[in-house]
Amino acid sequence: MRTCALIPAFNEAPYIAKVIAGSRPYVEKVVVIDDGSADGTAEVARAAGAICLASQTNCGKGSALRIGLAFARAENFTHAITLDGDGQHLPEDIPVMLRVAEETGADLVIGARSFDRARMPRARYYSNTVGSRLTSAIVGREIKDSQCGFRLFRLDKLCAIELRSLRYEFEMEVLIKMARSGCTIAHAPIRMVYDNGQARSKMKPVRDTVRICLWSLAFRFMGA
Ligand SMILES: Nc1nc2c(ncn2[C@@H]2O[C@H](COP(=O)(O)OP(=O)(O)OP(=O)(O)O)[C@@H](O)[C@H]2O)c(=O)[nH]1
Ligand SMILES: [Mg+2]
Repeated sequence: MRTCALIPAFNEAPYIAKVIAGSRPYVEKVVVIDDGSADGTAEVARAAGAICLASQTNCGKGSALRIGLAFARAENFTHAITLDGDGQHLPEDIPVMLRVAEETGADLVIGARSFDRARMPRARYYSNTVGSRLTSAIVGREIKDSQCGFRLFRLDKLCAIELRSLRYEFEMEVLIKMARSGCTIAHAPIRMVYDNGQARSKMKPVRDTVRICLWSLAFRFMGA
């Protein structure tokens, strides 16, 4: 396995260096994709030892991840781990993701949080548990954590699939299309941080949830 980390980051300057430093021991390269941050995220990322693919115009998390995946493939990596730049995913959980990939040979390893009602904001608890059940029905496989962006991909399998997501619908597009093309999926237990004073979510709850739902239907039933 030749593995790189791909970190989409939009205005995450206060948090990104720690995520990069935490990830570097486990992967060959750390790649940050920054599209239009105004707070110096790209400079902080480079100083922390990451390759930073930076552009001026903000295009969304899905666009950033697609750029990162194309880069990883061009650099001949076999696997890519995606994780958030705001500190919500712990790089210390990368080894468990790698171990599950080695043991199972899965094309996609999904980081699965244990949904603990006491440790998760109420709205997130319900959107994640209900969302994961609906997703399992749509995808036709058990998906324990449909919205988690902490994932490990086999690049030859993923890059053979055409992806088009711009924003947060990326996670669903990948699940639906990888499952449809017969890819194997495994889960690895990960932790999730909600209370370390990390950056505020960039999600707009109503707009982005509606986007995710509509695009999921289009990916699943309309061949988008
Ligand atoms: N490059 C880039 N990264 C983005 C963009 N939007 C979000 N991200 C990054 O994607 C990661 C996850 O974004 P969040 O907005 O925290 O979304 P989330 O973690 O799924 O949602 P919460 O649970 O509400 O925090 C963070 O590292 C963000 O900086 C974007 O437009 N461009
Ligand atoms: Mg977040």
